[in-house]
Amino acid sequence: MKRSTAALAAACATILASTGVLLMPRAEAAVQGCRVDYTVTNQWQGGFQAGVKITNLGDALSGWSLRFTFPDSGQKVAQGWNATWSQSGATATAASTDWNRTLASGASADLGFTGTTTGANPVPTAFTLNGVTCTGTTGPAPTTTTPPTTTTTPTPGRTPLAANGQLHVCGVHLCGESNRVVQLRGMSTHGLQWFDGCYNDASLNALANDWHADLLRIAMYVQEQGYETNPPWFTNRVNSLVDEAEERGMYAVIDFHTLTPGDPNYNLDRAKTFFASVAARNAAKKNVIYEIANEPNGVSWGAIKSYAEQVIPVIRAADPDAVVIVGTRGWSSLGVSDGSNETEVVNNPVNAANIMYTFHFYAASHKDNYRSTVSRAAAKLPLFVTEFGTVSATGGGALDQASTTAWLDLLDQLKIGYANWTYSDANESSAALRPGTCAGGDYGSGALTESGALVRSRISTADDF
Ligand code: IDC
Repeated sequence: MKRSTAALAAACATILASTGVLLMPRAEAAVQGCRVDYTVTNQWQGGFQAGVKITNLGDALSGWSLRFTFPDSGQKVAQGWNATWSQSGATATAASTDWNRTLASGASADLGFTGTTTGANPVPTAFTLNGVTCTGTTGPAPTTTTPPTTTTTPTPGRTPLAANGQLHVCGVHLCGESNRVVQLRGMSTHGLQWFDGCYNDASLNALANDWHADLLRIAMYVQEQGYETNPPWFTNRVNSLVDEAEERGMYAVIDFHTLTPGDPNYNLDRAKTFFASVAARNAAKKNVIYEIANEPNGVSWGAIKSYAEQVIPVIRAADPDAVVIVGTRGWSSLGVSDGSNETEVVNNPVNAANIMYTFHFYAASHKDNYRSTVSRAAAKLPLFVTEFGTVSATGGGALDQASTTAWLDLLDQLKIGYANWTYSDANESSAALRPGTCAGGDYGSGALTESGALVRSRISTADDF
């Protein structure tokens, strides 16, 4: 919002009047400016805690009032500290208290509050200090999560699994055992029937230690020479990769990679058999997430929901506390690729707790209209991008760096977890490793394709858990 000079002058006059300081004519106008660092330090179902650091970039103040606007009308300040807090509509105000009224030039004040929320909990906007817009805001990523003071500080070097333990769905996010929001970033295998040789000690060490991946998605195709041809072999291989991920402190997404035919009900019996087995075998582990249908296509949301409501109880019977991810219509596009959108899920959700919904994208094929769907849907549905490509939906074609960056920035902002297709040396541009890498055994930076280098640069940055 742009404020008029008159409004600024009025705001200054109000402050000066309220603090009893005489407004003297000056040769130069007072320097004004501020910066606000807003950090969500903890979140849980229906609530959150935020820290607000105000830095005065102008002349000294002897009384101040910070205002900001919650973009989601469901957000409310419940209890604040280090200021007198109030809220009117979506606008919250924090006024200085007696002991922190004076804010010298360059000085900071640390405030905070716990709030309630009914939805996505986006970061507020339009921060003003004494009516002056805080353009010095560094723009912390929305819902940036730093270690809350109320729980143990994560030890640097701890693995994602050690830091977060058993995951659960909290509101629209994934949370660790201490209820801190967790965004998992990692890689998907290619089809195990073709690229099993790419998943060995050296490649998985590189993924955990060099890529700093939080998760390995284990893509077990059901058709195309996959699970249906040899259930015991595929089941064992999935289990062994769960163990390999666990040993390295990574989460494992067990992906029942249905693709053709697109109706998951075609594989309903196989899914029940497979998930009963892997859920029983891995029930005591904390690193397993179940993805029950990769990309439903040519099928209604009602049919997918019916499938989910038959498979989820099988998993829960054996492994009650694990998160389950449900595929969506139109190749897990939340229906967009079929001309629909997220409302079909919002209005008719799967009848189960502790679940998330799948969204997939290929950056060169799926752009703004898919991104706006995800931004909208993320306020209402827990989403997990269990698969995305930097290229076109064929798995080939040119890498689209701009679209990939826009997508990953959005997912980071929304704290949505993701896995990239693929950690393999397939001869296609979506693969992260150059052809021949897996036979050679060197998984260092020289092995990376253009896509691999880009994705690794995003995944390997420090986690904020
Ligand atoms: C593609 C592989 C390709 C393989 C094909 C087989 O990249 O090597 O021949 O599957 O069906 C998806 C699917 C995923 C696709 C990928 C790229 O989940 O199985 O992998 N993709 O086409 N959805 C959108 C794109």
